[in-house]
Amino acid sequence: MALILAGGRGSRLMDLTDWHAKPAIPFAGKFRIVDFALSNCINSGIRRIGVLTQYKAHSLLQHIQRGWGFLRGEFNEFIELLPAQQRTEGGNWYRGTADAVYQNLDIIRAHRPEHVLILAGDHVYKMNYGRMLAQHLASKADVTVACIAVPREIATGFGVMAIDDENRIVRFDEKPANPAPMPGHPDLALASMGIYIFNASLLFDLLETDSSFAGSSHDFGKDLIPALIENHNVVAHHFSDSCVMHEGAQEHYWRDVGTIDAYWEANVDLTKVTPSLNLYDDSWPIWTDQPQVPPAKFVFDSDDRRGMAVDSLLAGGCIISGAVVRRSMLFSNVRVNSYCLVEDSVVLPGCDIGRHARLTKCIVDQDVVVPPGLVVGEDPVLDARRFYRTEKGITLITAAKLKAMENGE
Ligand code: ADQ
Ligand code: ADP
Repeated sequence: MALILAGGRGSRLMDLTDWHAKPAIPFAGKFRIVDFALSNCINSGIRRIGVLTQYKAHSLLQHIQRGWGFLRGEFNEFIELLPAQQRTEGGNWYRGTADAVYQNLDIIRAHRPEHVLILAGDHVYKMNYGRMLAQHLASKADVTVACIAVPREIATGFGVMAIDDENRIVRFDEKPANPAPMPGHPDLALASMGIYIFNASLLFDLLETDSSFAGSSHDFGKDLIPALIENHNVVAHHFSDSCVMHEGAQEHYWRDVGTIDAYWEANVDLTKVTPSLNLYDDSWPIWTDQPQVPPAKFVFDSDDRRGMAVDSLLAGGCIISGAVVRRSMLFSNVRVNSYCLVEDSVVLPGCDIGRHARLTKCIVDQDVVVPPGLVVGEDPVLDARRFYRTEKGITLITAAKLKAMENGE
């Protein structure tokens, strides 16, 4: 059985997560972030899935209900939604990732799983969890933790491990200030991907103990995994052994699109001629719920100006009328009106970009009506005063900021 943790706030995505949990944020034109973990499960043959939600879960629950209802209960397949509902004594919301699982222990137990695969709902990657499970069994592990080498300077945001020759984890530091380098690679650290396989009975025992331990923050990375390594067989699984192959090449792609810059970059990367993530691979399809809308449309406007998009991905329902779109990702139902220029931008579903607007290096939040003539991306000081602008120069355009601008604030 797989459990997808999908309750975190994702606060580094700023206003994008004001109304939606991070796993529900749209990604790559027509998907939502959680579709990757869910599709990986299905493609790996794991069809008993629980999704644990808490923060701003409405759109996430709606997405899963609408798009992921095809599993067959008759064959013991399911996707079960497990929102925080204070089911345990003490009446707490989910206090941490381990507590989220603990509060649903009776439901999970009733499915009688032998192994529990724990995943985060907010990473973009393609992975065959079956290979990780095979290694878990072959190594007679109690717990297996998936890992990937990351640059040391970003490893402070991860669980960092040291392993022996047999991949046994001998040390695990959650978010260390000074991450230990990998032997022979001073610039890299071995990071936990937050993906765990537990033998179910061990997991149940651990969670029972952890739940009443006052000193615990009830988090897998902070509390459970570090406490296990001394007396248990905790093994590292290398992502390179289970990432999906395409045309003979490994797709070694795993992203936490948890910041505005990372979110922008991962979307815009897909507009390149050969992106790092292949979405055209029919051996590993990514499933989603999508609106039933007509195909994207490109029109000459009444002044005979050509509507066009190049080096871009456009979802259904878009209309580009007498405007130019370059190196951009346009989600469903985006309208770009005459005389507009949209470059190096990510435009979320339902936006309407008014005539003569020029947007460069922007993310436009869902359903935003961009007023005619707005120019963003040409004057950094002005952009930073009006909107949230990252140090790397990405501007996030939201309805609230546009309203404040209109009111002269
Ligand atoms: P973090 O990145 O800090 O570290 P965390 O905030 O624990 O991740 O969230 C993990 C997952 O659980 C996310 O999908 C999040 O949405 C979800 N989640 C968080 N709080 C939740 C709650 N109360 N209820 C339900 N779901 C919740 C973790 C590990 C690190 C590892 C990184 C890899 O602790 O060791 O390196 O993930 O990204
Ligand atoms: P959405 O806005 O996406 O529909 P919300 O996060 O607003 O979802 O959830 C609906 C209601 O559930 C909110 O009014 C809030 O009071 C309550 N709620 C959800 N999670 C929590 C929590 N962790 N603590 C307290 N209240 C919560």
